[in-house]
Amino acid sequence: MGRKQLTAAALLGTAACGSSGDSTTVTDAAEQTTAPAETEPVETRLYDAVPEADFGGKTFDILTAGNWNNEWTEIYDFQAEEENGEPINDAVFKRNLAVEERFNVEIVEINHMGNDKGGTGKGAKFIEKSVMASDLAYDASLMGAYDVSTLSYNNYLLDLASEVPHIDLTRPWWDQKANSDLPMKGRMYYTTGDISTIDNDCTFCILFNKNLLGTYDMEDPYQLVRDGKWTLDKFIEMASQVSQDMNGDSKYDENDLYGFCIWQDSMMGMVNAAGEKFCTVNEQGDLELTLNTERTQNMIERYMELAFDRTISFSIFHSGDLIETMFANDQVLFYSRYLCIIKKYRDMDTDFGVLPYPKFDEAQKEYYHTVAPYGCSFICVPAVVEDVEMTGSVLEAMACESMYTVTPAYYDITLEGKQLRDDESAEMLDIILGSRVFDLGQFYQVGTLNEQIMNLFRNNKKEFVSMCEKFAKKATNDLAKINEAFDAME
Ligand SMILES: [Ca+2]
Ligand SMILES: [Ca+2]
Repeated sequence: MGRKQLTAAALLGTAACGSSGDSTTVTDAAEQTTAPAETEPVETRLYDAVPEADFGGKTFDILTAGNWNNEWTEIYDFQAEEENGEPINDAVFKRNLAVEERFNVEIVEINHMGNDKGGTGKGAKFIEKSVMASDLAYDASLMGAYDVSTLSYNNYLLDLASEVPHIDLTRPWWDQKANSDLPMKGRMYYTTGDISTIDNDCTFCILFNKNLLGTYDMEDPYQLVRDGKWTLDKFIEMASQVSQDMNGDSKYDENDLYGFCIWQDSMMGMVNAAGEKFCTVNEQGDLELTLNTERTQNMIERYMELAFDRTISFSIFHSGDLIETMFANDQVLFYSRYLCIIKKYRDMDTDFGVLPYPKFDEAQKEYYHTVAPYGCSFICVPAVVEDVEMTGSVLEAMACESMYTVTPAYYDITLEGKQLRDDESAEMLDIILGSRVFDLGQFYQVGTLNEQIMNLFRNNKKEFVSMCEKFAKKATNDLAKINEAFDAME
């Protein structure tokens, strides 16, 4: 976590400074007053180990593609024309400039964000065509999860761990949870980290309305989180207290008051929140189906009881479009979404906070958060690039620099001003971003189970087990194909 490291670094700097000030070994008073080490924090930032190089003014072309378009996300991970006072833009600008000057390159983003809507594979086509033609069009890419998945087992990408020099995935600017969740047969074809913020914004969370919490005199959810007592049962208990037919017309619609409003993806989020996954890599290194466990059944069944109650939960059955307005309008206590939504509440008058997804029960040690497969894009390198030395050098240097520019800016814009208005939200953000799950079963869309679990919700059906059984054969066939493809690449 970039922010934690920065905090630790700042503390270390202060401590070092203080102890040297107290030191009795300093004998020369004149030297003491002029030595910058006495007044400035000790240098504690980390540096990458990329050797210095001059790439002769070449352009570093990075292809961006994914389901979400820039207008929705407001994320420009590699593009910043000039400093304009917007924190992430300015961080990207500074980071790019530092890397460009260091290696004598020009970073150019080729933007196709929003182009592979619905997992149509359009984003992947750019790389497939480029690799087949060896036209050296892209030096790297930030590619949508569905597309980067198929690219990886169809041999269109380099292994970031072994085939791209200078990238060191063990360094803190690369996502360490990704290192444990994403490798197939020991190879890492795509990852994320401080270099991008789209993965942050794709991380699931639950917003809550502080006014309503006060009105109903409820327990402090932050304290529940800290005490490990933020569980599904507690969540249901609190949400169920808030329900009112506000206009007295005996109908529940957008004019009324609710404990919860639901984004359909939360069906996937609840599986991961219980510490379970759609698919898991087994001891042989194969991806296997693990969705239909007793624990997941239990989690999903309890969740559906809440989610399907029209007097407590506002959802797609009422209207797909009104949730955001209603939350801003103090009509909803809890709202399940992902961190990107926080930006949409810049102008909301009411205070709100952010919470982790609930645990299965108090015995579960950690909270877990889905990284949305639909919206997230990952760093990858096409199988054929102009200069793999340049690709590795620039990516590693950008990732490192991002830890000190982009990540702090992300915390600033997500937490400051009219958005999340308290220190506790920062603490929650640390928990949420530090407990992410990258579920390969979701990324590879195994057995179309992502859609099927959401279809239960969309179609008002609670038969989770029979859905799993119905699609098990398709899932098994998909997995055989994926596992064979990875085997064939060894
Ligand atoms: Ca990130
Ligand atoms: Ca009503």
